[in-house]
Amino acid sequence: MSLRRCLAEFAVLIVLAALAAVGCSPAPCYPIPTEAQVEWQKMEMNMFVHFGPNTFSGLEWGTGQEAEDLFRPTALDCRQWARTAKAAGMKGIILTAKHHDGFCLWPNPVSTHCAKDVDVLKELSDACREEGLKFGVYISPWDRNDPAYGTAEYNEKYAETLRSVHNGRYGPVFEHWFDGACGEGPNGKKQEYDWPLFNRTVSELQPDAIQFSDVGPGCRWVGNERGEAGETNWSMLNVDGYTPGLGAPPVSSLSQGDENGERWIPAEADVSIRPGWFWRSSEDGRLKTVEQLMDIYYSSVGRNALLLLNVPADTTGRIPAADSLRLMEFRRQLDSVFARNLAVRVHGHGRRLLDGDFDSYSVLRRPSFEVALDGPMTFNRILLQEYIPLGQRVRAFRVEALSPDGAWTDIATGTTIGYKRILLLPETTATRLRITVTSSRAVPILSEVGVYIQQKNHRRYCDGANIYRVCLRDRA
Ligand code: FUL
Repeated sequence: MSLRRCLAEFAVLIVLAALAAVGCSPAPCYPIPTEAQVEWQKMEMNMFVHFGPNTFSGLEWGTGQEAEDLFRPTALDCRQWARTAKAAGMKGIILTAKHHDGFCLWPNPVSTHCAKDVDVLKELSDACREEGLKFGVYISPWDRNDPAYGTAEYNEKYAETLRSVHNGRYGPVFEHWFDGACGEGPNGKKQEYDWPLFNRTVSELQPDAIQFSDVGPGCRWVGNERGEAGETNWSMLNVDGYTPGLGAPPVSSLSQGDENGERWIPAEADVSIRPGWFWRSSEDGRLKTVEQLMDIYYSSVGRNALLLLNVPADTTGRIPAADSLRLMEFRRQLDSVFARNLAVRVHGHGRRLLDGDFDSYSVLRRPSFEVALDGPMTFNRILLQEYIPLGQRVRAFRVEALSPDGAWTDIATGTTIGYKRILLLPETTATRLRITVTSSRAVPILSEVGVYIQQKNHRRYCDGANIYRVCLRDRA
């Protein structure tokens, strides 16, 4: 054999060995997400901002009869929203550009019911760009102001409204929120929405925008406003025969997805930090606690959903200090739980499941693998991630722990994993875990494994007299 041929064969062997080591690009398990859907899922947590005439009237749903000059923020500061969201670890902001009252926070060429002297979308999209955040919009199809509502003309006007936001004037829009609510307009009529026209209009102008509704196509409502996904949560959904709003899929499908769903339509869990969606002074003392926000995080991000947390701006046009500080406390708590992965080795899988890199994955050729902890360790959280670009596969798994005295015990079972699954367990001390995928749609492919402890009495960073000093320093 010539030296050249020998070298060539050696090179082929090396390539094959490398492919085997990375799992040899297993075939996708359909349906699979688009690249934009994967990028969206990786955002994990975004901020929703409800802002408009309701901020000034105290109503949750404006009547549509509000005078335009009711909306008069005294010190609008979208940069403060963006800095707050960023410091809280959010990756994007979605603004209610038009709520059901029909009032537009930008100069909409097909409406006169708009903010005067200010283009809030311009302010916010610029601020997001400066802070490295993505910018998204909620534009309610239900419109209690537009006299054309309830006629075919309204669908055209709404499509034109979409064009005026998605035409690039505000840069890329990462998510468009289609609220399915469909009440009566000013003339008492309801509208038959032309969803194909609306979806097409957005996708032609912003092909990467994730379109939210009860049936996607980009992501789906989770079926409640508590920020809570099903413990079993598939990112697939059957949408044939369903529409947003009254014709939505059953709540069980929205919260759990459909294992055999034909489309990839992952769940987004929306919830407000306050009892209402809009700011009102009477709710200033009723913010969700850090513990409640942690529970929400575990039941959304920790159950394969994206968390959209509403933090409304007040009449000044700023996020109130108390809400912002609560977000900082929440961030501190998250960081303290996930700062240290107690797992140090995953047998048979190199570093790929521990390298913090979602895109380096490992194919589970055998259903079980063992995870060594950094000595005997006490933990109460286990985090698993599937490599979703190749599909969501795991139906069920089991976790055993090896106690310091050498006994294996079952400590947990779970169903789906998806992009991220966080198991909440009682405090357990072990030196090693064994994780077994007991059922899957195709060979399982994992990205990450983590073992963590959430301390019972975590330090309250933003308590009492220190609240402003400590948190404002943290935000800087
Ligand atoms: C709902 C709306 O009716 C609420 O006012 C709020 O905007 C929520 C996020 O969506 O459908």
